[in-house]
Amino acid sequence: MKRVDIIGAATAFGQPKLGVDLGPDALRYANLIEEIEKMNIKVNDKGNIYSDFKVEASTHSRRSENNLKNYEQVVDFSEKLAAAADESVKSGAFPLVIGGDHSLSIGSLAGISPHYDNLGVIWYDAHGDLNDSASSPSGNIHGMPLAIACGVGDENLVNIHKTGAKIKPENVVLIGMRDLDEGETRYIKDQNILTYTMRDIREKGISTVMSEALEYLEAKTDGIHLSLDVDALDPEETPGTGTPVGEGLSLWETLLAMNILHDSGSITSMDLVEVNPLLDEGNMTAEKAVAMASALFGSKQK
Ligand code: 4U7
Ligand code: MN
Ligand code: MN
Ligand code: MN
Repeated sequence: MKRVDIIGAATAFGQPKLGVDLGPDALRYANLIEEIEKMNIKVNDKGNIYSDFKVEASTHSRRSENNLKNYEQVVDFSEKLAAAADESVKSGAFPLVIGGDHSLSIGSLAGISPHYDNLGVIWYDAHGDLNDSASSPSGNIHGMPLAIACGVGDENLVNIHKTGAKIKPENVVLIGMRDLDEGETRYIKDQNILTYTMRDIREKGISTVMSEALEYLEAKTDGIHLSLDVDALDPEETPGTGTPVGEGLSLWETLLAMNILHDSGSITSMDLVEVNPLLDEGNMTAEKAVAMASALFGSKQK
């Protein structure tokens, strides 16, 4: 690996809780840059991207008529982030986009995918993030980015940075699933998306799951984007996140997963999302997230 660009996506507009926009700095305080540099990788911290809109505590979690909360803010932020991610890939770097809520993946995938004919995506999360405004029970856009990247949902969000779908559902693998809404389950079934639930992970073990996912994607893609939501892990491991779900992955399973992805040499970009220091115990969620990112860049477990 030649060079990693850290792109701070300081946004909280995709979900109702305050503080996830502070995630990028919490990750820096947990020594993200230094830990990756230890792997003899040149790290370029590009700083944070902020919305032009201010967070208003009184309206931040308000329902909107179109069931897309903070819609204008998310559209604006996604365009900005897409431009930065695009620039990073163009320069030959590996973009590591740190969040920030998961709506940031609308922008990161929009900026990154045009550089590939067939970008693969590993979505490591408790959730599918495959809702649209009609299926979403919450109206929170952080539950929609993967659908939007697949070309499903609001037109302006689908057309961020470049017109149309950014990825194909057959190039997506879902890992860690345990909280899927009805519309998401239907979409996964209709599109036949390769999905590993927590039960699948318990039955097969995380290393088999990761090898299968890689084998599936490597055969048909020319790059693989990893989107890692810290709520994939059990809330006992990563309490500092807005939508925790019990019975999740452990830290050691995730470090092993990252080691396997590292060894494949196939991962070409990454999002590290949903760290909210205001919900954390100390800064432990950011610290574990840094361990996961370091493992992706080659730091080994004992
Ligand atoms: B995250 C949810 F209803 N599916 O759409 C929704 F359960 O980026 C949760 O994975 C979405 O954290 C969680 O609001 C989004 C809900
Ligand atoms: Mn999630
Ligand atoms: Mn998510
Ligand atoms: Mn979450």
